[in-house]
Amino acid sequence: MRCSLAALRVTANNWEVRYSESIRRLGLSFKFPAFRSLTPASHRNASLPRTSFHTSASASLPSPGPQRTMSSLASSSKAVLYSFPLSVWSRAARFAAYDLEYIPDLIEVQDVNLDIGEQYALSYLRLNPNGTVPTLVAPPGSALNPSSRELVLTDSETIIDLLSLHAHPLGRTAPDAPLAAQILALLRDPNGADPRAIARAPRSEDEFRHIGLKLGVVHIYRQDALESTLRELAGVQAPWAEEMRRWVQKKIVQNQSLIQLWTEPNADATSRVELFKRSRILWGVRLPDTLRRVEELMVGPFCLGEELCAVDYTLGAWLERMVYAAGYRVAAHGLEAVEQKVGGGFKVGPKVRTLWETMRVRPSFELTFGVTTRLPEGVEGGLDAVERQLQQLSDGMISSNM
Ligand SMILES: N[C@@H](CCC(=O)N[C@@H](CS)C(=O)NCC(=O)O)C(=O)O
Repeated sequence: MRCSLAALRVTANNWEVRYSESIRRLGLSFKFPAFRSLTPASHRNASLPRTSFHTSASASLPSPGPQRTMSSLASSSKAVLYSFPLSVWSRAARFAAYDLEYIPDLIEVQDVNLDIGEQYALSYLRLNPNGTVPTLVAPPGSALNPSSRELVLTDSETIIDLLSLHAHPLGRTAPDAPLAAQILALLRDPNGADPRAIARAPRSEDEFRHIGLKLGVVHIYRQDALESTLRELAGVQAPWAEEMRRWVQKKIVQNQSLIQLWTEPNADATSRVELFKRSRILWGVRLPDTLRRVEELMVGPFCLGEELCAVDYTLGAWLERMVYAAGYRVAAHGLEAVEQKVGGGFKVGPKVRTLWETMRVRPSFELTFGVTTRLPEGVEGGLDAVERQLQQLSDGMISSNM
């Protein structure tokens, strides 16, 4: 691994590890797994290898009708949901796809490991230039895509809407109903209680120690992935390549500052103090605020009333992320963990609570949220194991120093 490992020192639990040395002693010669099984559209880049993941567009779409069930929609070619089992917006899309029974017959799930930067592989960026998950690719003429061109959706909200509308073409409240839009705007507000930020929001040095090291490692892997894509792009002569090069370069700069943030050895550093300040606002003000407003807006028992709709999958995934971030454990403590972490006597409202209890007992909930990390190839034992081994190493260092 390259990046800034040579200079990197990590302080945690009273110990200091020269990180590069630890990586070397662990024998972690990390090899990036090639991003497998992507089928880039032929109109994007003919030079990228096509795989046999999708079959050709010969399947005919069964005629739509109100009584159809997911199993009667069998098609010869499946759509692919590129997603990461631990990412909140991937999970929202997976939750809908499991719940509406698209998986496994109509949708195949393909992991994109965000921990090691697979979202920045050139082949994935050709599919989703935002470098985010989820992405849904539905081949032409398949159950989810009657058109003659490949359908690529790069936003979880759009994906969930498509899955809901397709499963219930009649009889469900339109996903763009004003109330649904209001609730979604709250849950997806990057300046509100962004669920992507909440699991990365330590308020104190103690909380920082739980996640800082792991996030540092993640961003180092991502930097390696970005740099490798930049090298690949150097050999590509195409109009889109220049724009992508600029995008990757910008990401490298942003990611570098995240490496610094999460591996900063000085607990009094300004970046750390500011992180704690932002995190306290997130947990203490924005999160309870969002929960109160959702409580006011939603009808109950589901967001829009008696029927489970697209927005409920987003709220389910959002709540699960809050619970996870409150206790670093999926659904182990439920909403009480969130209340405790917010503090000040804060209570989750009864409508939100009922929705949470209803959602978490659905079989699709366990299928979506009961997953563990798929181990990255080349890092035996995964990132948790890396952390454990680093801890053992540091313990060893401490005792040998005593
Ligand atoms: N608006 C997009 C946002 C997707 C998004 O931000 N996904 C995050 C994971 S929850 C991601 O892919 N992050 C990877 C990165 O930014 O490198 C959606 O809802 O699908």
